[in-house]
Amino acid sequence: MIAFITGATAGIGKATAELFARNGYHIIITGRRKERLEEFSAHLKSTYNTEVLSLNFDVRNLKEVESAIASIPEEWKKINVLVNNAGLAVGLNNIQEGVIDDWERMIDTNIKGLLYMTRNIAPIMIQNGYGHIVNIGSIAGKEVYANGNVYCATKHAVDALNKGMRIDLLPHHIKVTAVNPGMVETEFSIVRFKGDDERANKVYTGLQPLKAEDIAETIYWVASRPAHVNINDIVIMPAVQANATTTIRK
Ligand code: NDP
Ligand code: 8X3
Repeated sequence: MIAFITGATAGIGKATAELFARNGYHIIITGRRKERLEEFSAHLKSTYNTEVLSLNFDVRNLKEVESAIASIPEEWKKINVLVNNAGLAVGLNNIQEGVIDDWERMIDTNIKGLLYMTRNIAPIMIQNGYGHIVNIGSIAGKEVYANGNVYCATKHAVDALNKGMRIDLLPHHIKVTAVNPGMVETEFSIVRFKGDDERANKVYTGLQPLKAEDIAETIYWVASRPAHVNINDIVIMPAVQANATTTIRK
């Protein structure tokens, strides 16, 4: 069994790759940080005695996506699960003061990157006659909160694409699922606040957020349902978070 996980150098993607490896999958991992990919690949191979293919590219760059997927050896094309996880929030500004470059990064990664990946992997799955695409959305794809404008829009787009992919890929026996987390403590807030650790830490102060491993377990669970079962959509929150903006803090 082969699982292909984008954005596996940190957070949810890394925890997901680890869990699939622990469960005997061969793993394709991707990300922009080559050194991290190499270290993680060596860790997975030595810990789980599994095979790992590591592909170093930026999901925003169509040419890089195409050549990375074209480079996959034939025996690695029997992909059972694609986890479209690579993504980010950048900035938290109202719309009138929004930073255009932040908007482009989010749109290019969360929407266009996910589309480039899907456009290149879905035909391989169709050829194989099976497959499962797990799209990582967010509570931000179900709700909109103050200053979340463009990030929320990108995750609403993931929600729509998840539904559209499921319809289009149905005749090809390819399952499509969205996993939509609430607050998960990863590098997400450090990226959102551009390296401002203090601001990032405040997001998680006084409450117990989800861990990347909680989401990995959910992704593994949806991917390991019996052949006749598909989970369309799942929202998973910390017990202390009711919705995007309502939390209990100590
Ligand atoms: P992290 O910042 O910890 O990890 C993000 C991963 O995405 C990294 O491996 C990063 O790798 C990769 N990535 C980002 N941009 C690109 C790119 N252009 N090309 C290739 N890879 C890229 O964040 P999370 O693990 O939290 O985020 C994973 C997903 O979960 C995202 O889609 C996020 O929107 C979603 N999510 C997160 C939540 C949270 O609270 N943390 C809640 C809901 C959803 P590298 O930098 O090496 O390229
Ligand atoms: C990440 C969760 O609430 O910061 O997608 O948008 S939130």
